[in-house]
Amino acid sequence: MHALLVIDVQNDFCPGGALAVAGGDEIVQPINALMADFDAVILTQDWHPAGHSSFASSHEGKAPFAMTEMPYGPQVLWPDHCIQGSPGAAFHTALETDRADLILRKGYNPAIDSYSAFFENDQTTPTGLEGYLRTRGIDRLTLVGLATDFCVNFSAVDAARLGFAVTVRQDLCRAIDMDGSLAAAQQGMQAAGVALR
Ligand code: VGL
Ligand code: ZN
Repeated sequence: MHALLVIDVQNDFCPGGALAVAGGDEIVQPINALMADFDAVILTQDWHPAGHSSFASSHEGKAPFAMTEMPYGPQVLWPDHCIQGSPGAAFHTALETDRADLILRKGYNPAIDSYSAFFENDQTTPTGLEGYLRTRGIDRLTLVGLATDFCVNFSAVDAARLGFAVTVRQDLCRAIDMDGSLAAAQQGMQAAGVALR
């Protein structure tokens, strides 16, 4: 069983959004067109409470895109984004959400960010997605969405480590690419055994 995992195609990651990824909206229609080729379609949704610890605004004197130390390790501080129930947290209006079997929300824990669809950024707290996939007999994953170097990257590496056969369609992803993060992500995904297409 082969699932399409669509990562964070939300307004705040598209042009005009709070954490806009260049060209983020260009991938929406081709992702819709791809959905019919899979046994299952799963969408993830970045879903933060107001005042989330990953927001620069929650750390006095810190600007967006600066680094900080969290109890679980280094963390990029982001502009406020994908606040639960806000228009920015909604999926891009053209994304065919009706095709999804599962919508998985992540990043709801105020103290821990969650780039990956499998584990929060402490790399131990599970989201439950692994169990969902295994109990449905899904062993192959193709990942698309936003952003290549953060949530797609962390999700793909975790999935490969968990033993899923993972492909990332880079043509259907767009990157934030800060300080060489895209090249580092590509190297990390390749090292983890992710097929980059
Ligand atoms: C993401 C930064 C913060 C992503 C989410 O979806 O890649 N990046 N939250
Ligand atoms: Zn986020």
